[in-house]
Amino acid sequence: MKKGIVTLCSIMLFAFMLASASAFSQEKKPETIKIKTSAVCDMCKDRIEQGMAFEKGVKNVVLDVDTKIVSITYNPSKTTPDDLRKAISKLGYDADNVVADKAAYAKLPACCKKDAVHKHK
Ligand SMILES: [Cu+2]
Repeated sequence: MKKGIVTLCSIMLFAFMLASASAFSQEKKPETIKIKTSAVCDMCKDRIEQGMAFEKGVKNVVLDVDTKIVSITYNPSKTTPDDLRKAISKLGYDADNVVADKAAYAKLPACCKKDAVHKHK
C-alpha cells in the first residue's frame, strides 16, 4: 500500500521534471535582434561589441560599421530588447529610439561622436 503511493509520487515527480525541463529548454532558445546605433568607426565597433559581450544574456554581438546596425544574439529569458538598447545607450551610443546616455557620450573620443565631422572619409 505505502509502496504504491511512493511509486505514484515518483511517477508524478518524474512527469513534473519532464514538463519543467521542456519549458526550460524553450525559454533558453536564443533570439537575434538588429539595433540601429550611432557608431561611426572601428573603435566604436570594438567598444560596442566588447561592451555588449559582457551584458547579461548576450551570446553574440556583431556590428556593421557601414550600416551602423548591431546584431545581437541573446537569451530572451535573461534580457530584453529594451535592456539591450539601454546598455548600448550606457556605452554612449544611440540604439534605435533610445538616445545615447549623456555622460557616457561625453567620454567618447571626439572621432566617435555621432555629430563629429569625418573629413578623412
Ligand atoms: Cu568611433
